[in-house]
Amino acid sequence: MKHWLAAAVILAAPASSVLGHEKPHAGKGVDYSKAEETPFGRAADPRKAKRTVRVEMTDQMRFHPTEITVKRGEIVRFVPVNKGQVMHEMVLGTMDELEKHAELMKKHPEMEHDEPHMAHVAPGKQGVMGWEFTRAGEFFYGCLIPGHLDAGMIGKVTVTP
Ligand SMILES: [Cu+2]
Repeated sequence: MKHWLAAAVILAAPASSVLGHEKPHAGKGVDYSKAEETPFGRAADPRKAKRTVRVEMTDQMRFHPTEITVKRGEIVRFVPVNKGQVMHEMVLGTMDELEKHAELMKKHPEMEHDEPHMAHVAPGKQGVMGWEFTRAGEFFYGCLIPGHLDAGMIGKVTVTP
């Protein structure tokens, strides 16, 4: 089993109530020229992407695909599609950040957050998120609805130099 998946599974805890964030993903009206650089890249205009990656989210707590490889500097237009009956979200980040954020979500399930590196998607809907991978390395996308990350709802982005 791969290290990153093992890390997610070891944390296994009972799934708590599924309280989604009903706020639609922003994205519009974002000034991408002011996008903040993060350890895993920065927000980018999805219209500038040359590549679209459709990511399905299921109530089996899985993303499909589970691994994506991109080149450094590439802008990707992610289209997370919720194939399930409950709320899911796709949040980009480092493993450390996703785990910390997931813990916070367990303590404050009513917490609302909406940033360019995350998309909350209601059942049957899809979202869109543009992201420029400015650094090489291994990054992740997880669903931070309480219990989902622990159940294995995580995927990996490998950014090649
Ligand atoms: Cu989920």
